[in-house]
Amino acid sequence: MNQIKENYKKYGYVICRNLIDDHLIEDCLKEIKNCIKNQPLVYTQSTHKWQNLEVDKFNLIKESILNPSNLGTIKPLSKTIKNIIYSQKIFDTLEVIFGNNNITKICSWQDMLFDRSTGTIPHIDSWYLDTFPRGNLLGAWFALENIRKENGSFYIFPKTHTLDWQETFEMSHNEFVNYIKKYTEENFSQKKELYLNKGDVVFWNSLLIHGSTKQTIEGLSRKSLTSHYFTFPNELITSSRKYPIKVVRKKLKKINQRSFYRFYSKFFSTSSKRHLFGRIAQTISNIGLKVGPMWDMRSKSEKKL
Ligand SMILES: O=C(O)CCC(=O)C(=O)O
Repeated sequence: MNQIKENYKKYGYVICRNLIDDHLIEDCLKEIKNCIKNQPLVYTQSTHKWQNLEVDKFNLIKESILNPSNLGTIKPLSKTIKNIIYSQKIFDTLEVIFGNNNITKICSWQDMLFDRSTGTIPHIDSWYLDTFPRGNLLGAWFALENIRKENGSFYIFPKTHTLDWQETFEMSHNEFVNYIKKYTEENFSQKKELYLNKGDVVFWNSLLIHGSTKQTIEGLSRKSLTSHYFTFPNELITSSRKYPIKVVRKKLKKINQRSFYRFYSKFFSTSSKRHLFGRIAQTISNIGLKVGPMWDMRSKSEKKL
């Protein structure tokens, strides 16, 4: 266990093999299949809009789903995702990495489900969401199947969490994207693609550059989940606002007896109210009105994301 913490600290990431029990993953895969069949209303991470789940010509979900653990329109799938991201082994590993024996609350903030790789651009999470002071938010990437180069893989740039990113937090989104792009092109030899097996999990620091490659063989899936975690008490920051400890406390909801909590930051994209909104939107779309894809739920300041 000490090695896990040391590697995380030194390289900014650590891979933990075989951390998720097979039956939990199988339950989740079964529910993904059901969703593909039923095409429920979801909120996608790439478009930031409600839309009926869309599949490509290979029957793979096109876009990543934002906060699937918390969507009232896909409850059976949500439940299987919660069983994975809030499992005992994840709690124990996070406790080691966060390095505090007296943690009373491990909180999650934003999760995503991918059926295929969308080729996520290189970035650091801290520009979008982090603790304040920065660097105490941790991402976790869960492989739901064996993933190789052909599937499109998650990659990281080791040790970049030790660089000074301060000036990027003053930049516009475009400037930030170009800055990281330039860095990754100039340091291409350091890029490390991670080929994970079903059940493996990689944990990375919010200041580490990461992203994902596109599949090299069309039609190959890349079933994976991500979730981000922090410990309470901590202040939080996004590109558009800060959450003082008092506000964070108010927005935490207990998930299970393992002292996992969920941080509900936004009304439409993460709060329980969105279940109701999703149902209303689905009813409207069922009667033939075009809804969802036309509505961008982000506030003006967030639309730059
Ligand atoms: O899986 C991916 O394509 C990228 C995930 C990611 O960048 C994140 O969760 O921060």
